[in-house]
Amino acid sequence: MSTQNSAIQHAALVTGASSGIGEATVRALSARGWKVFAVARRAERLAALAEETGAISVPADVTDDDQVAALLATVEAAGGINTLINIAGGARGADYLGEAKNEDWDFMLQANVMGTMKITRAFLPMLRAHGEGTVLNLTSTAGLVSYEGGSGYNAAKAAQRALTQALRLEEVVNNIRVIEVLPGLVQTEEFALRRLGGDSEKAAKTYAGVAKPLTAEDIADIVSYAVNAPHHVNLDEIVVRPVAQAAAHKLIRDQA
Ligand code: 8X3
Repeated sequence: MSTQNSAIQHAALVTGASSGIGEATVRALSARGWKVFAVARRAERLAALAEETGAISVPADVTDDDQVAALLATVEAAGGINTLINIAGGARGADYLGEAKNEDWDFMLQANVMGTMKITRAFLPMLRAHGEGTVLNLTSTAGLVSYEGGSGYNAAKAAQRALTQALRLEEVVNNIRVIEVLPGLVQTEEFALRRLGGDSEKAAKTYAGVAKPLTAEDIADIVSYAVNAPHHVNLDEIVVRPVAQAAAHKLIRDQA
């Protein structure tokens, strides 16, 4: 097995880095001394994060082939990575399937599934060449159990989970570790807002009365733990929910 780039020990590319779990992950890894390439479409937010953390900001849309190719070239020129963390994604719309909107489904399948595939495909040769590569995909408990109004997101996350499992089988011969983190209810600045078309009142209701939803920092800590574990340790599936969410359909809310 080639160890051509084995001098890189702690260098990660994090997608979805402009907010929420991606942004928190950039902070968590930077604080632990990692070299981090922070990737998202929104250049201004990335620049502020880079300024704060020392991460390298690389604005790009992970669903765009040309931008992914340019991103790969930039990262190669800057020394490469051994860890790819796919966090870009998200939900759009909460319609029942009978009212599903093509544009919502297109967004979710592109962002969660095609984006993960395209960026992983592009970076696999670099991870293989390193000799001890890691891919971490952030999916969701929404990929495990479907719920009313979730069909598009459920389908996208189940598909992203399926490709993660195939990738683990395919790349084990290249000593690439594939980790899947599946969060339940996480309260972030934008997730519910985007899902609910920017309606902040509806978005707030997602978390209303839940004593302690998970935070982006909770998930970033887990991501950081998983990628900092020795490379032979594969936390291959990590399901994480707030205590108040005993299952997808068992979420305890205060009545007050
Ligand atoms: C988001 C989790 O509970 O909205 O990935 O399906 S949930």
